[in-house]
Amino acid sequence: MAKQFDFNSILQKFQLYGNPVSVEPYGNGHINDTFAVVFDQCGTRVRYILQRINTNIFRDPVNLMENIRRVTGHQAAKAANAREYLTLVPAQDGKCYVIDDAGNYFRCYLFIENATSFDILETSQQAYEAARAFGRFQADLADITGGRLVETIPDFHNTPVRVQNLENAIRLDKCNRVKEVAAEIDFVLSRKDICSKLIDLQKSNCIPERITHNDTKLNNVMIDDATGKGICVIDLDTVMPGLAHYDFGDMVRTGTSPAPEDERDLNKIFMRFENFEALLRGYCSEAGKVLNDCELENMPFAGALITLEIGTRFLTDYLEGDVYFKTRREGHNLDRARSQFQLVRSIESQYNEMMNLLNQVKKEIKK
Ligand code: ADP
Ligand code: GN1
Ligand code: MG
Repeated sequence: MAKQFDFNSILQKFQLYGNPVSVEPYGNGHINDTFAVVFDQCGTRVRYILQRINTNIFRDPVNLMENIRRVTGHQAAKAANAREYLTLVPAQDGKCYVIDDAGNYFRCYLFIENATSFDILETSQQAYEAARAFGRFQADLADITGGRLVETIPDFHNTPVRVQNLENAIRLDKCNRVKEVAAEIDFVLSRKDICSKLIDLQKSNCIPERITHNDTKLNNVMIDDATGKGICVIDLDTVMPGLAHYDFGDMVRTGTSPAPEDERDLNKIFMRFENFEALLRGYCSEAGKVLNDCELENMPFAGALITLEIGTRFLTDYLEGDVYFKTRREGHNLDRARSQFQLVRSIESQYNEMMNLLNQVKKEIKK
């Protein structure tokens, strides 16, 4: 059993039946601590996902969990079956989280069995299915009631603010690393003028605020092992008001390159056009009808912008001493930043083809 927390006492505070058999670290997330928990329930082994919320990053876990409770409740009312949304296990006191003696916040979900979350997509069909699931997620949440969801991380996708954060990190140069990364800094700063494009379009009312997931990394959707369908969107911490582009952009970032996010060999990193096409078609098959023309036309741009933005965040974290994203090796955040920038180059070089495809897809949606 993993040791860093008093799991027996934490698990007792949830409405879980039977006896815990094992607790093991699980998944490849960069933010929370995730564990797979096995319970023995009268001879049957049943798995759950237990997560410690990273409260250095999510400063208001109570309102964050209230967002998740509302979102999953809304999804449940629309879903065909219980594998299509996350199910929170209630705590003994009726809340949807537990606080341990050290003040850590934990939540527990039913484990979605017989489904896989992929760090790298193997086929463009998977890209289509994953994007379709994220598109459906956005469409399903469009009519959630009960007021605006809480912004769990303010300015999460405010790209100009992310660039300002980089500039502050450069000024402070806390770890004396700026001298190593002149080319990467230049890469970002030379694109500064495009960073406010989406926010400006929102300010001028060309694109509307929607409820978005905001972390649509492709490993945040579970693909059914038997049918290959994208069944359930997970990792709901950042579900909050946003732009449709934030979701589509992050799908392009994570669903088009054949190499992992932290690949060091830059020759292996590029946007596979067939995956871009699959993402666009999959996403539009569910969300396309509600998007306006201006939103649709900026989807190719969103891929480049969000990839640049996340690369900027990796670079900033490298300069600040790797304090935000979990790292597993020296220079990990810098490797990630470099790979993102390489992908931006590849996306930018395919802009015309993406726009041609978009015009075709736009016509198909309108039919
Ligand atoms: P992080 O915010 O750290 O990325 P996630 O919520 O994405 O954490 O969880 C990490 C990994 O755990 C996911 O990529 C997925 O593989 C797995 N996971 C999360 N929730 C479930 C679930 N309910 N059922 C099965 N696997 C899950
Ligand atoms: C983090 O939680 P995870 O690993 O799905 C991050 C995303 C980044 C991503 C980069 C709350 O996502 O914004 O795009 O890493 N989540 C948060 O891989 O910062
Ligand atoms: Mg995740």
